[in-house]
Amino acid sequence: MSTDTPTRPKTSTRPKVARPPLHKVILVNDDFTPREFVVRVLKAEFRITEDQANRIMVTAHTKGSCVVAVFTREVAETKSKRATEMARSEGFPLLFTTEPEE
Ligand code: TYC
Repeated sequence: MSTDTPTRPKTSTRPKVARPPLHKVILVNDDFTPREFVVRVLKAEFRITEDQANRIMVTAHTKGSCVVAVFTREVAETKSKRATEMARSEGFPLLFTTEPEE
C-alpha cells in the first residue's frame, strides 16, 4: 500500500543512555559513638579526606543525619552495610542507611 506522504525513518532526539537511579548513603547521629570513630569509619569506607569526614560527622551530629555520598543502589547498600558492620564489630550503635535520590 502506498500513500503520498513519504515515510521517514523513526528517529529520536532522546539519547538511549538512561543512567541508573542513584541512592544516598546517610549517616545517622547517635549519643554513644565517639566522634573520632565516626571519622575513622567514614575515611575507611568512603575514601574521603580527614577534613571531609569531619564536616560530614559534625553535620550529622548537629542536624541528626547527613548525606555521605550517592552511588548506584547496590554500591550504596554495600557501603552502608559494611560501614555499619564496622561499628557493630567495635560495639558502637553507629548507623548508615540508604534511600533513593528524588
Ligand atoms: N553524637 C556523637 C557524640 O557526641 C558523635 C556522632 C556524630 C555519632 C555523628 C554519630 O553519625 C554520628 N559522641
